[in-house]
Amino acid sequence: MTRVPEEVPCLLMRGGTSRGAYFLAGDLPAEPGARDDLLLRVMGSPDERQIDGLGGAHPLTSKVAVVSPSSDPRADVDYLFLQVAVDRPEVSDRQNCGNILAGVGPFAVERGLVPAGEERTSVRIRMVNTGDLATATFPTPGGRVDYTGDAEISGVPGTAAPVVIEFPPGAGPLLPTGNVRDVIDGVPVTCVDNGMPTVLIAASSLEVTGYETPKDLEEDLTLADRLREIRLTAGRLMGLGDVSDTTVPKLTLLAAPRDGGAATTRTFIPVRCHPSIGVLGAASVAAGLRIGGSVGAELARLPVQGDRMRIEHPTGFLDIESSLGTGTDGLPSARRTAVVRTARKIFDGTVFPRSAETAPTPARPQGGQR
Ligand code: NQM
Repeated sequence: MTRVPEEVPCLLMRGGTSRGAYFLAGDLPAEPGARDDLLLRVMGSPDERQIDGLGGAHPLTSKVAVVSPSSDPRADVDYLFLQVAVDRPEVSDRQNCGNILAGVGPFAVERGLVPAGEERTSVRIRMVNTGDLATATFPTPGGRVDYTGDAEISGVPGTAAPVVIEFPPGAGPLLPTGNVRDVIDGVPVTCVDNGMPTVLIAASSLEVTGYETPKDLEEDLTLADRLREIRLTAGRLMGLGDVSDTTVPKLTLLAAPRDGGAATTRTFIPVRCHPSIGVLGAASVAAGLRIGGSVGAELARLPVQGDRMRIEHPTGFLDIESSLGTGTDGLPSARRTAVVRTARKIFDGTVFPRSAETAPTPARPQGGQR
């Protein structure tokens, strides 16, 4: 029988523009059902305020990283990302998270999984959700993680130490439907996956400008209905099956840039509208904008030279480097993606999950569609 701990060592971290609870895999039950049930009780779900747990009442602050030594010779650690739904008893491993990824390297050093270098440390990470790899490099002067620095990312007040993340090309196709463009319910879309399955849509084709606030867009129920229908069809076309209960694909509305970037974005993850944009979400948008003939290519202002592209979002911008090549099938494929994020250790201690007897409904695996 699976032993379920009554208290668990936990490190609470901000990773990029998200916040999550980071665990060593060995501190959690190995059996996914027992693990997910425990995580719901840790985060305080289901409850829209998550008042009895660590969650922050929003999908971006209801995240978990499970980290362990890797058996893959290409990686130092394995990182499993889990999205804990806020108001439903669901934990999903169907998506990855590049923001929470920013804290994985520092966490691996904090927990002694990877020895710190004298100046900086590079941690090779296998992202278990997708099987893709990433390398995170961050300062460790004197052999300790230094979270302070002068890197600034939109959506986070102040500055912190840079965490430079490099992504080699992922294993899956960049264009999962095999097409540069598809038309769903009369709306042209580009379905792209450069680490995060994403449906690109010109905001104008849904009768919005793409410059609205996330709140205004979330309150537009007609828009919500259309996005839901497009997403269900796109999920099937992208080979993801029935996505009615999953958090992928995401949907990004695109409009012409207003602040010197390549394009303006409003991203639905998939129900709430992101206050900024996810890292891998931005990687997919950046790749999509570079594909000739894509939805977005016609409104994008691409940099004249170099790989770096500025993706505008509701609270600023995200700079990302991305370059494409051509795959064996003749279609565009990702060559390289890199981004700078920051992360911060907020709290290191022991978390006491709500007791199983008094918690609401037990975990339903997969899903968390908000
Ligand atoms: O796309 C939110 C976030 C994310 C995902 C989401 C992310 C990424 O901002 O890599 O980071 O899309 O659910 O944390």
